[in-house]
Amino acid sequence: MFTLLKTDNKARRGSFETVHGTFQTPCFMNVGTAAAIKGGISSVDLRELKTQVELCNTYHLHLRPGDHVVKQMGGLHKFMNWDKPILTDSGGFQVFSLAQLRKIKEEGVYFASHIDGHRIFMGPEESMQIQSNLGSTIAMAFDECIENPSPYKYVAASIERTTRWLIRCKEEMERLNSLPDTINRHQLLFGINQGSTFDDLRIKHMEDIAALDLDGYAIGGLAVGEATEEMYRIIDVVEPYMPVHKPRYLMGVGTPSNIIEAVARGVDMFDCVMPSRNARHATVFTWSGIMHLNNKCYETDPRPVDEQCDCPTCRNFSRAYIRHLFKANEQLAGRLAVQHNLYFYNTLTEKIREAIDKDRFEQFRGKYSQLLATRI
Ligand code: PRF
Ligand code: ZN
Repeated sequence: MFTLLKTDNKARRGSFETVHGTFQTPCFMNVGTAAAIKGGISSVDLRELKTQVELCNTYHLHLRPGDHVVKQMGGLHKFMNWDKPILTDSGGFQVFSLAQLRKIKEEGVYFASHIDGHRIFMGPEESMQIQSNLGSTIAMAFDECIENPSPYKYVAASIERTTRWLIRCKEEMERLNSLPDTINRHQLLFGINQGSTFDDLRIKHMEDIAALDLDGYAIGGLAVGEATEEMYRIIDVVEPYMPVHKPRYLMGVGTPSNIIEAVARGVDMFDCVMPSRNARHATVFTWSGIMHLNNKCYETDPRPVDEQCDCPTCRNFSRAYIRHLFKANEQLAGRLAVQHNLYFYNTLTEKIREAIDKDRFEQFRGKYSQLLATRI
C-alpha cells in the first residue's frame, strides 16, 4: 500500500509497503535487465549501494533463461537472491525497441527474438503470465510505447488499444493471483499512460486508466525522441489527472537533473540504464558534475571519484587507479564505476527525500538541478 507522507509544492514524499518490504519515494530503481546489473554487480553488492528496488525485464527473462525456469527455481527473488521489491517491465517497450519483424494486432504483438530470430507472440495475457512466473513485486501493464514524433491518428488508435490491453492485463492478473501455485499472489499491477506529445490524448488516456483503480501509474512514451522541455511539459499536462494516492513512475528517466525536475512535477519513481551504462564507458556522476575518467588529468589523481561520496569504490580506490583499469580494459573498471554511479543515484533520491521532509526541496533543486548536469 502506498502512503503519501507529505508534499512540498508538487514534490511528494511517500512510502510503499509491499510483500517484499517497504520502500521510500522518491525512489530510483536499479536496472538489472536479465536478472543482473550490468558491470558485474550482484544482489549482495546492491545491499551496500542503498538500492531499494531492482527492475528486471519480462522480455529478456522470457527469452533467456525462460520464465518457467525462473518459476521452477522459486521465482526471481530466490533466483537472484534479492529479497527486497522487484519491478518487472512488461516487455511492451523492449518488444518495440529490440525485437525485429514486429506486427501489432489487437490480440498482441508478433515478433522475432533479437537473440536467435525465432517467432514469438506476446499479448497482455502472456505478459502477465510471464511476470507471474517471475513473481515480481510489481508487474507493469503490456503497452505500446510509441516513438516521438508520431501521427495524431496513429496515437489516438494506439492508446485505445493500450487501454483495452490494460483491462485484459488486470483480469489476467486477478486470475493468476487467485491460483494456488502462483509465486507471489499479492503481485501488484501498474498501468502505463501513453499518448505521445498530444495533450488531449495524454489526458484522455490518463482518465481512462485512472478509472481502473490500479496499484500505481506510470508515464510511458517519454524520453523516446522528444526534447527535454517537451517531456517536462507532458508531465505537467498529465500530472493533474493522476490519482493522488497512488505512486507515479516515469519510465526510463533519466539524468540526475531530469529526476530532480520530474520530482518537482510530482513523480515518485524512476529507472534508467544511464548510471550503469555511462559508468561502463568511464563516465561518472559526482556532486560537482559529470566526470570522464579517461581524461589525462586523472592519470595521477590520488583522490576518490567523488570526495563527498562514501560508496565502496570511493572509500577504497583513487581516480588514477580506476582510470588505469579503464585504459587496461580490466573488468574491474566497469564494476567500480557502476558501484559508484548506482550509489550516487540512490543517494540523490535519498537527499531529495530529506529535502522534501524538511520543506527544502526548492532550495535543493536550485542548488543541484543545473550543477549535476555540468561536465567537469
Ligand atoms: N513502456 C514500457 N516500458 C518503458 C517505457 C514505456 O513507454 C519507456 C519509455 N521511456 C521506458 N520503459 N512498458
Ligand atoms: Zn562513490
